[in-house]
Amino acid sequence: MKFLYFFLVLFASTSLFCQPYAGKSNLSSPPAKAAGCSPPTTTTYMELNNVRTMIHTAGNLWQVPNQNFSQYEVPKNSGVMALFTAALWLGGTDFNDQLKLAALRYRNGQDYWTGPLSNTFAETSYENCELYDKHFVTTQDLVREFSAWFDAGQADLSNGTNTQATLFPNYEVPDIIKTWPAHGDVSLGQDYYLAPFYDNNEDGHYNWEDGDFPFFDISKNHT
Ligand SMILES: [Ca+2]
Repeated sequence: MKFLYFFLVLFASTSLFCQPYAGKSNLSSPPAKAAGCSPPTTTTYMELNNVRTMIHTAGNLWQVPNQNFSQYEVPKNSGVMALFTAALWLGGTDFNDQLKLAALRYRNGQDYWTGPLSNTFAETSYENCELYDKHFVTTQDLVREFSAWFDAGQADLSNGTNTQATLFPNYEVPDIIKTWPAHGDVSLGQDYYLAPFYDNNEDGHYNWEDGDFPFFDISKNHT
């Protein structure tokens, strides 16, 4: 009798607390997300030290989209792929302690969109997602060269010398320094400060012509 009683309690408990199977039809119409943005599509190769690897703005890494091939080559030009696939997993709790998680597995589903959100309602738009569907790639070497070029020009202005043209013949400021996404569009509610930068003239605004550059602590004494 005790066994029967236990069974009935167990059955009642499972009936009360288990979520009924809702069928697959609900899975085909997930709640709308990301303001109608198209999934990010940009792919970029990163080449650092002796590694060449493929990254995607959609959040998955290494794997060639829709193929069972990877691009995480070590050493470069060897044809040896050290890793097959990976993806960004970011989680945290919101104001109500509800867990939020963005996680991809083999690019199943779509958890990541590109671009900043508005500060008040965390909104975005199709146009904003498209605008930021890219990787902003820079290197410390690139920034060091730009900083040295700029400082040479400033020294020339003070001293009446011509060292910039002598030391940096044919130098052109890289587009990534000119177009660094330091600031959001405040008219859309975005934060004014996005990607970190070194503010050479300390006016609070990113302008490469003032010697500002994507942030690297190249002199090891910037804050
Ligand atoms: Ca500045």
